[in-house]
Amino acid sequence: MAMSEDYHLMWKNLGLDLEAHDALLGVLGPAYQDIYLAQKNRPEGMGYFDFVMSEVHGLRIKELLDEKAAGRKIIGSYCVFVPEEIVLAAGATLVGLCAGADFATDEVEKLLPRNTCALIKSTFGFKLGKVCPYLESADMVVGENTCDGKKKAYETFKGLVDNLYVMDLPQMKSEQGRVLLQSEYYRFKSAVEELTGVAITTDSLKEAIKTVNAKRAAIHRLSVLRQADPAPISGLDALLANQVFFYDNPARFTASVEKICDELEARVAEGNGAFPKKTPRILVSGCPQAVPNWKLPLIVETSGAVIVGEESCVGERGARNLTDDSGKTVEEMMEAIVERYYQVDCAIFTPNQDRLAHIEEMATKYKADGVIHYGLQFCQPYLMESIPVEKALEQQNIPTLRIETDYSMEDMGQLKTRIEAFIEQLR
Ligand code: BJ8
Repeated sequence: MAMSEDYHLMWKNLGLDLEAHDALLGVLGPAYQDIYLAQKNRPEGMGYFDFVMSEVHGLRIKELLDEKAAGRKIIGSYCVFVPEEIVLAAGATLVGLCAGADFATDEVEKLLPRNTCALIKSTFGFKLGKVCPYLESADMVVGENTCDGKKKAYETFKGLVDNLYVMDLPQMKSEQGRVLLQSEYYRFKSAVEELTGVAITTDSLKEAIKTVNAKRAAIHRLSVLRQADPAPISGLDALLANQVFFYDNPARFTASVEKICDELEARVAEGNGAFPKKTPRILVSGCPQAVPNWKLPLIVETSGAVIVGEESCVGERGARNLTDDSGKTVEEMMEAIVERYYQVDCAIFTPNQDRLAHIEEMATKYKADGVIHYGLQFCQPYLMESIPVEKALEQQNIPTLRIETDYSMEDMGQLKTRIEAFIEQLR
């Protein structure tokens, strides 16, 4: 990925390890070329996302640093439970910090057990290796008590970053759980207001809700277009849009997604797909796939199938449901925010019936021929849920394949064999 400018000075000032960072970009660039640019019949609108990715550590970081220079604060997060509405309303910017690549593994394993999921290890690796300009730009980093892995890892992470804020989250969808979520959102609101020195008002909160709703509505429009056969966009490209959702300027992201949707609508009308009609259709369900984790869609879409949906936080679980913006007071709108986020059906909740219902609903809507449950190794919440999910789906004659993997490329061959066999069975 050739960047338009030399950003080395900017990265140096952020405290990045330039050599390690160059090495990371040196791997990422060719990988993007081989995985993304090598695809056939891509929508033209993907040019925007290719540009964003080529500048993901360049121009976007420069924009964030310009915002900081103008007095705006940057807040980083690892979970879709951190409400962007509150951040925007206080005049700050939210960026996703989840990482999808192994880095500095030897260093990481001095601080975390080896049997920790790749997502958490990657978070530590990007910090210890000093290769994440987003993390280094953040004025506040928000952790959350979700799975035990993250919850305990943040205790150690606190020693690595000087601005970690930990949000507590409920484990049950009960009245008490909802009260906890509400009080945590108020506590977060105060912390953000204190960080920015900006008090959230009715107007600023309303506008923030509208901005975030627009972004979610746009990505939802893109999802719905994938219901067509042939699917107008590959799963790789759709995943990329869902990943960029967490980094980009919200208004620009919304406009770019709407533009690509116009193009996809025309494609659907013409019957023009990323793959031929009747290509086996896969719904992916499970753990989030953070940039640059493109392993699963790469294997699936080079094995004769197309991915038509992601039941994932980088996907529909994270983006479904808008926030009611009709409230007349800050309190009413805070209530609407609690209501919206309370519906996120992460596997950390017990019981978590809604998720199964959503997987079934998505499989039907997106006309999936089969479901692949994507579990990261050592991720107890999703791996535990994958077994009842598989059973329930198979009872409904929806073929399901459970995979358990990490960020390494070592199991590529083995996964490809299993996935090819699964796809064969769907034909
Ligand atoms: S709301 S899915 S973004 S917590 S993969 S770190 S669960 S051991 S990421 Fe998530 Fe929020 Fe839930 Fe969504 Fe733990 Fe599993 Fe690792 Fe995970």
